[in-house]
Amino acid sequence: MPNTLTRFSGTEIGPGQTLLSMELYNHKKIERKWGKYWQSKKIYKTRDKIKDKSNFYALVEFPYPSGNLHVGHWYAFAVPDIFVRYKRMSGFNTLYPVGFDAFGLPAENAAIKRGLNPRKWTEENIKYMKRQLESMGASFDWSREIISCDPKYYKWTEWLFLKLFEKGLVYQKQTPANWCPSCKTVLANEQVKDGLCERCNTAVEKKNLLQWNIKITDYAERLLNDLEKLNWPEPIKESQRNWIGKSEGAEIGFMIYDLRFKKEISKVNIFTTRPETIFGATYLVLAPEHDFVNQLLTTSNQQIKNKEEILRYIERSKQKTEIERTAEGKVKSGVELKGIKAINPANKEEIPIWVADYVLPNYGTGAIMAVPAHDERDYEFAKKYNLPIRQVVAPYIIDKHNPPREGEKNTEREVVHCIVEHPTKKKIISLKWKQQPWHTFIVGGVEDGENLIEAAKREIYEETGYKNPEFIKKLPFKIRADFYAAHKGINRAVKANFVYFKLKDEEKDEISEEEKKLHEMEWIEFEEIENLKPFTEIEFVLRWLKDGDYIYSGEGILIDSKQFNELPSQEAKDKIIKFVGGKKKTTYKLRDWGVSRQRYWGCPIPIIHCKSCGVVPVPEKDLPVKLPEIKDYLPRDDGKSPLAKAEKWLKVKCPKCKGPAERETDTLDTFVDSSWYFIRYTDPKNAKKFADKKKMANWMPVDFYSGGAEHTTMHLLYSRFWQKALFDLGLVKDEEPYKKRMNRGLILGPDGNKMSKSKGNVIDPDEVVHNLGADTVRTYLAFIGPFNEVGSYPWSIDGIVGIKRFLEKVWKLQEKVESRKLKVESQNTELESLINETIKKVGEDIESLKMNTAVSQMMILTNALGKQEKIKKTHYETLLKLLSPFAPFLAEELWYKSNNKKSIHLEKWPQFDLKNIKTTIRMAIQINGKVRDTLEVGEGMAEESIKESALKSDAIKKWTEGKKIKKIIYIKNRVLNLILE
Ligand code: ANZ
Ligand code: ZN
Repeated sequence: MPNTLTRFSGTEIGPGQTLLSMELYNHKKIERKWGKYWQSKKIYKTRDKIKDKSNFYALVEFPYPSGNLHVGHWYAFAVPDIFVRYKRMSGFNTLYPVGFDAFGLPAENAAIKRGLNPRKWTEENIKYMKRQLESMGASFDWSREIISCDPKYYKWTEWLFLKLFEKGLVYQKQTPANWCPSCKTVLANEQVKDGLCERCNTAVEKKNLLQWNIKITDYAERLLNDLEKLNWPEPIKESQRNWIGKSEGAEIGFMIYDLRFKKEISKVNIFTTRPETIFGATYLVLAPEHDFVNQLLTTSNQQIKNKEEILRYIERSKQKTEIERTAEGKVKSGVELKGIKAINPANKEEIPIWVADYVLPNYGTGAIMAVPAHDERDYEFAKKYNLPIRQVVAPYIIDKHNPPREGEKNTEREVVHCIVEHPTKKKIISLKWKQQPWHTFIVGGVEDGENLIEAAKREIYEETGYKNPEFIKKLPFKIRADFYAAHKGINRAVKANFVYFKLKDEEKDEISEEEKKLHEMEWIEFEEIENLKPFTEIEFVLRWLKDGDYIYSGEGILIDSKQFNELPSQEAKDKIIKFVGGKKKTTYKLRDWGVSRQRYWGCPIPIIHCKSCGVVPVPEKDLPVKLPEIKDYLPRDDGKSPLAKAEKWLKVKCPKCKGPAERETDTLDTFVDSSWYFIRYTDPKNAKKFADKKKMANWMPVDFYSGGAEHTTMHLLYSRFWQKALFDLGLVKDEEPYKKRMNRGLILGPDGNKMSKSKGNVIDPDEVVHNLGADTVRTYLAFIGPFNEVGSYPWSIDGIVGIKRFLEKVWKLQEKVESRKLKVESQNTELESLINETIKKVGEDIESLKMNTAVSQMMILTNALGKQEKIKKTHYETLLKLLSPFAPFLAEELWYKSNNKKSIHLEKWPQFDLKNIKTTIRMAIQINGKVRDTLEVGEGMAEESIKESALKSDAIKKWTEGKKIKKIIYIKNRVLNLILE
């Protein structure tokens, strides 16, 4: 940012104004002074309990010590601080703690790139950021600060990890990690850019390493169900639900058949959510990583004829990310396993087996039955490789206008609808029926022995005489439609096909007299198709004509499924699972949480590996396992963490057998550190426990948790899981950690784009604070829009200058405030009302995080006060109190100047008096439910007084005279309805 803002610093003096007696608003001086004073008086130090006050725990995500506070940090901490200060003044004992999420990759990268010690680097950053945070005037209780890389903290991270380990929630497993073959190192996901190593641009591979995992999947169902109980915004809950991704389906075994030896050699289990479609399963797909594929390729017998091709394919797919493999629209690829087939257990058909990477190894069983007629991905694949597509579920439609009649015979029939386009014009043929109110395509039954196209051509010829229709395409599924066929007096159960033709020319013959009697032909526009009737299948046809090719993936009625034909698909599920000997199975998308990092700068995993005892947890008395000081932070080229190079630290005695053993060298994912930090704030200094139960109970669960939308799934799910696991261990009393969660929005650069160095649109808060003051920045961020996840607000220079002006106006009011000697006499009811209204609105707005409208309301009040000759001291001080959460420094300064002796931040939030609020609304007055008059009444006015005024109105008197009122229906602020006898 160029220094253009400097011109706005200091107080501007308007024309003709002299400010001899009054000091200028000098934000620098004020902010420095009060910042220091609050620190020294520790006014934000939070006691665990205060008599007669309820506790309120407001949490913001603790920052990563990147070394520099950006505007996003300000938004994240300063705006919730307004809420916190309001809560505190409203009588809550409010905890607003802060700390640092201090482990992680950037520190280590700085160490590698610039030869800095990650601990020192982190400590220095923290020091710097603390100063910046203090400049913000946030009311953090710094005495509770926690730093996740402090051994006093991570001792308990280790301890809790071991509790989970003892409970069987932690296990080791060969897990693929990102591996750069050129740097010979494991990469974090953040270090992989477009599949390439961030450092050297080599294509990243997957390398299997033995890694630690936490069984979050054991909690999938609870994490899902307990969302119901939470007072969280629905979109956040929905993202978590999708992330957990519950699917109910079945596992079904398919026998594998060796073509050469003509025998079954194995069985593969597939997972499906649509078992009822099994008659349409025309091939089987295995993930490239599937064990059976591996087996086939490594055994010596020659079942598979194209091993080389398959190996090549597997290598290629290793380079793709999961998203590249599965995303819609990505071209699917695969290779057939030649030499073996699978047997479809439903119809005993031999079907081909493919290896394709659109099937993922770690979902379901890593194998699927492909039903191309009903699954988009399978369909795409089948078309590409020419595999059979067989429809087994038909959309089921009952004609609303013409439903089948009870007692009439149900006759089945296969029909074909022909959509016939004009040879040159964009028009199609429709038939107008003479005896029925119908308007249809050319339509008719398919006779025995006739295929669809033949039948369609015959119908076109019979009904229109056109001789040369050319087949274009066919809707890839049939639709089952039931209706009463009035012209024949029977119920019809029709399987409808749709075929599209274009006439080559207009050559035609005369049609029969019989046909002529039935209907006449018309050319209609495409837009008119939706008006055809009776024609309930229209939605499918319109979509087909508009979007082109698509398949039916919904529910319906079974066809081509032997004894299961005619069953609704839902009903058929269980029956078919039983028929093919499958078993029901619920699957989740959620995976276990891989917590191993082959990194130095993380919490050590407190495990010792012993040749004879295996995996041995470090005994509690030896915790914490401290990170050793090392010189070389580069990972080893076997993929191991740099800790593996710290020989002295590495070699230990086995705690069990005292034999030689080695420490685990992986460190923990930083999401582990942040899965319990909010608990530690309740008892941050405890050296004997991770937190005392009583102290936890003072604050947990968190009342309000504000953070970034990027943490909706990972951090929020991990910490919810962690809390549940601790709950099951009897270590905490609540099953959920956060009562309420809010995601904040985004502050964009002045150009409306995301702030980024490369775009040159980054606002440096330090500079703005220097020029305009923290109070201005805080109030500006509050003013910019409601504090919620949908907001994304561009930074506006004019906007922030406007806020500065507003604060200057407040500053100038001090001149007019009554002195003790000179009391302001007159009772200005208008102003009295505005004051009360403002108290009400500012409080309510802060409570609902609409800080922006709270600021506007204070602007209105400030202007009104500015217009007074003299300002009553109570009015002035009320404004200061309302403003104090937003502009804490300014409010404090003016408060003391107004002869107060204790901090404004220890004051009570002002009370409003509804009686004094003259907001009016128009209320409808009804007689027997009909509006006969409207009245201007005070908001929240009592029913009695409204009734009184209503009965005095002439418009109402006209109706009520001489009548008795039987009943009064009153809806607050809306309607008064008088029911007369
Ligand atoms: C047959 C079928 C027919 C399927 C049909 C769908 C529609 P959700 O709902 O997301 O859980 N599937 C199973 N395991 C898979 C894997 N490892 N990788 C990729 N796809 C896999 O998806 C479940 C469906 O996704 C399963 O049901 C399976 O395809 C596929 F008309 O089986 B289905
Ligand atoms: Zn041992």
